[in-house]
Amino acid sequence: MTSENSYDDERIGRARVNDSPELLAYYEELAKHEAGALWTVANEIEPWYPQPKSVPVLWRYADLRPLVRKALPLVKADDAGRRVVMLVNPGRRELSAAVGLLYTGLQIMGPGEAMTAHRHQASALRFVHEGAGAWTVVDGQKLKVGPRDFAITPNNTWHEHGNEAEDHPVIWQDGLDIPLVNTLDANFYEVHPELYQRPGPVTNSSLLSYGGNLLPYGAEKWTRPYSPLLGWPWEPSYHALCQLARATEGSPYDGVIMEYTNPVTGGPVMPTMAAHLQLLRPGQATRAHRHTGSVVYTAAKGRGVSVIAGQRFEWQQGDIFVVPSWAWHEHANLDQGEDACLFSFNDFPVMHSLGLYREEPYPDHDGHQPTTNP
Ligand code: GTQ
Repeated sequence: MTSENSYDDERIGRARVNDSPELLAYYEELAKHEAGALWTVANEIEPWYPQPKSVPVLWRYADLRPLVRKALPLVKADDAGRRVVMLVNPGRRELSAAVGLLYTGLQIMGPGEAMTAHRHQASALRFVHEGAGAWTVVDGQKLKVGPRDFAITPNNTWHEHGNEAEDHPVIWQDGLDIPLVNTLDANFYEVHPELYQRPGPVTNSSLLSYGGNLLPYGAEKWTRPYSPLLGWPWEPSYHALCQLARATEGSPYDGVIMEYTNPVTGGPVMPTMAAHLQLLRPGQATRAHRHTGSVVYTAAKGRGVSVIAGQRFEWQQGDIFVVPSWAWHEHANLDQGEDACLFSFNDFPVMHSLGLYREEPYPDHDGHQPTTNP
């Protein structure tokens, strides 16, 4: 792919010990004591650059939708807990991750259904794919969400959700940091003692308080590590992007991009996951870059193509695709008349807070990667 392929482990300074009968016997002896020789794994556990097991994948909504709908009569919500078809990266099956340490899945709720309340140390977010009528209750606050709205269920908040439509299901996408929290051996799970929460009297109260881009009286008392604003409806979010597109060029790598933020801190919506919405102008093709951190993208509007680690993936509204850490990627809007939008969530807050974030531009070919598939 790049010059890094010229690195090899034959160099001075890298482990290069050949096996001998004495060494093999020594390794066996160490293994009996739950010990090992570092030089047998040194090059693997200290790679030159990130070597994700995750591969780029695109899931077409047109393929998934009938499968998700099939689950509706097959399993009761009460029995399943959450009726979700998860998207599993072929390199991450043991962790149920879509990419890196991020989980995503499509959840379907039938007309009038309600899922019981629980809480866990993992954080969750939702992006609605189809159907009006969905609601969620987060720590006693009821929030209504419609198509392409974004909402959060931060770690340790009680949450339950359902669909109050009478005649159609709702399908929304869940994004969670379950693989991260499990990898850190820090997950906890509790079922609500009353099974369902008693929502407070004001629906959408976080939106009413914080949705106007002004800080309400008392906001300085908010000290939890996540956003007090729990929902971001599609229309004002898309409008904000269109306004920004009038004011600026945007990023060479992402087009016109904005982050959903915690209004009190200006930082990411949750301590482990951030979310963005980006707009590609008609015909726009961005330059390639790469960074540490994994990203799950959902096409929110229009159609386009993304090149990820040299592979082309065409997408249209509803499709979901992933970019593993340190993979080169670039996006293009395939329509000459309409803009295209991508919603995405990522683990950048983890990278930033641990001092692990790195980013670099693609050096050659006018900023574009050569592709291996047509
Ligand atoms: O709604 O809390 O897709 O706990 C997976 C695990 C959703 C949820 C998922 C969960 C949830």
